[in-house]
Amino acid sequence: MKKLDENRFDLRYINKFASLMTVGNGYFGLRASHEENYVGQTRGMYVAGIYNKATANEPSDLVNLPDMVGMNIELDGEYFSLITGEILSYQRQLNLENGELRRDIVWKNGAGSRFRLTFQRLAAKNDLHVLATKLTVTSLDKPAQMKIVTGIDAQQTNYGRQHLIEEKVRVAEGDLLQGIYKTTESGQTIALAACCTCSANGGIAHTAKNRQLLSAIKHDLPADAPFVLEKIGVIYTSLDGDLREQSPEEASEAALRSFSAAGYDALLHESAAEWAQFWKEKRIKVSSTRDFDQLALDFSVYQLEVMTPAHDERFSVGAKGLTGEGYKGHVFWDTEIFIIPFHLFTEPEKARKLLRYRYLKLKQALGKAASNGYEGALFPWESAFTGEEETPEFAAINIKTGKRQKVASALAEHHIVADIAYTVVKYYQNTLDDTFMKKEGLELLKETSRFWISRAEEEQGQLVIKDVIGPDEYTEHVDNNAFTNYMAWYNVKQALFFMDKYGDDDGQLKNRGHEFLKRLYLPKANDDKIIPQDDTFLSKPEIDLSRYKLAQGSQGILMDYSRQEVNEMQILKQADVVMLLYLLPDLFPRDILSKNLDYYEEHTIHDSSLSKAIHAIVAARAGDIDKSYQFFQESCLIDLGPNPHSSDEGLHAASLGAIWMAAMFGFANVSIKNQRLNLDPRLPSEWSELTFPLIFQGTRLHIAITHEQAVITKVAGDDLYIELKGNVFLVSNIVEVDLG
Ligand code: IFM
Repeated sequence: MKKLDENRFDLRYINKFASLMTVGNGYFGLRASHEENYVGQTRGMYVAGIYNKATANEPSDLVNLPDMVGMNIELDGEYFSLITGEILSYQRQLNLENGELRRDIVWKNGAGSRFRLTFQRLAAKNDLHVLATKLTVTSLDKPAQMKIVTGIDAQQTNYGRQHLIEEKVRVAEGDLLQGIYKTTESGQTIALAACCTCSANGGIAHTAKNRQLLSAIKHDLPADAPFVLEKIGVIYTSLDGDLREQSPEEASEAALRSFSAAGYDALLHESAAEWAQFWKEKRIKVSSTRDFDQLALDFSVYQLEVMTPAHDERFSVGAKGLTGEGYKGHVFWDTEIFIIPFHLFTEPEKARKLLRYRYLKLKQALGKAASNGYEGALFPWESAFTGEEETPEFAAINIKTGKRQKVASALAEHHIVADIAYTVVKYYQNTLDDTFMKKEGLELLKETSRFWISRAEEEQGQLVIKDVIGPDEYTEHVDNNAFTNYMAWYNVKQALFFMDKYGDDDGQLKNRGHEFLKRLYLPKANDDKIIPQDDTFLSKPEIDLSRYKLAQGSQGILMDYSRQEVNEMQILKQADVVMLLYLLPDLFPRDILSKNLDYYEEHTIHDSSLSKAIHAIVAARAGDIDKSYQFFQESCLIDLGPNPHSSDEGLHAASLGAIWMAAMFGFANVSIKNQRLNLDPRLPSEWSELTFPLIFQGTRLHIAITHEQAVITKVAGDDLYIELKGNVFLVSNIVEVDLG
């Protein structure tokens, strides 16, 4: 498997690579900031579920925890830094195969002495609390004096907002550093412990000052003899479900002792074994003329794994996973529509847990609906630990006017309600999990339906849904957004279906639901076969967007036009009608797909990272594989491309999910039709083979697709009927189908 490489040190990319090379395990994520300090470098370590409000009126932040990997290294009286001296060689690699980050450097200091330094780190996959690091230093020319200062540094903030009270720091038994911190508002305890073990040691001293608990290690390096420092750390919090009656403080001390005795190499070995199993079960493989395609897919799957807190259903996935502080670590529709699909088709249990997150927050969603004058459940546009609405009231200041711009999403981006319901249905179709569906699933479907029924209003003899924001956030406060109306319709339809299936006797809801389905206005395609995005969109003026498209992702249009002006033109930030065509393919014939794709793409800047891969899927389904492949390639560049600042505040979690989706739901064209797994594959000419594992209705399959053939192998589970290119096959062992 290819590794993600950084071949040279470039300060401009420091935060991008810190996000890209995050190590993590779903419990915590650690940005790949360098051990040594650089101005402008954002360090970051985040534990899923640990949020806090810096002040009462602000939304919660995913807390940036004290740093455990920073180091000051002095070599012959000179600080090791890549902006002084000379870099003779530099190589950093995130090994996607085993989850290890490694940096190899040969550095010459100002006095001309050369040193080889190797830094390694990992977030253990087999024990979620463990962070292990190893440093190897060799003086290549002559004996040298070395001093390393490292420890637990609680000076970290979320861009200046401090969330932690330092409750206690201590050094136990001469070598174990421990810091206990409490979040100021949410009241969570975080216990961090770390211990350094050296291959040789000329003395160690500890200090605690200014929120830094530090060990200073001195050693005289002989020439050409490597010095090894292992620093093993553990992280526990009061939210941990595996504390077994210990406090985080007690648990961290006990765990640290046993893990630091094991040592770095043993921890790497055990963690790597879990990763090997993971890749065996989840890797999607492509034989492509472009190696980058495989790297992008591996990278996406790696990140989807490390961002997902599968250990605890009280948490979900933030828009940046655990790689940065962008969007304050909040949970959006990204999880249901872009991230859950990967889990659903590879480990449905994780999808169930992520849906349980919403179920556990149902009370708050009912509360939000009620306080806005609606019935049922109105889920927050942005959510964190409590399930309350977390969308900031204002966006960044407009520096020309000095005024803050209101964020309308919490008030109007209501499609999230239907997106959650949609994924509940997909979960059931994939798993046939009646236990979940009868209880959590049905309740979610009923309460979300109740919301839509109360949200719709009567106008000229039909029901309409007014004043919403669809997925395209450049078009606000519109009536009858096609995406929203169709998804609401699907939401209610499915609720009625499952109410019937499970004999639910809420007659009043059923009657209201049937009435809603009958009377809800669903925008139909016009004579040009274009589905209007909303009541007014198609009548708005158009402008040439080519120059904004060239700088897509930057929201450059907002430099030239106010939000209000953008709102009054045919300008899309991201897929909207195209998103609808992707999610509800059965409702729209192929010519509608291609016509709308062409029309809306021309008007879409793709300023959102959620856009490109969805276009790739719809283009593939519309039969335009070349266009689809181009969208796919472009979506792979959102985080991995050359823009030095694309991912400074964290990776685009939804986009990573969407890259996987583009291969699966676009080129392999996997879907669920009539309760059956359906495939209608067509590979781009650059690909000769696509293979992937997949779980459907409890049966584990392996699927291999070439231009000529599809081979479906049952790996485990019951025989399964699948549909391929319109024909039904029973998979009881191996099915080979000609695609010619
Ligand atoms: O959920 C998305 C939204 O669709 C576009 N803006 C960014 C959000 C978080 O990724």
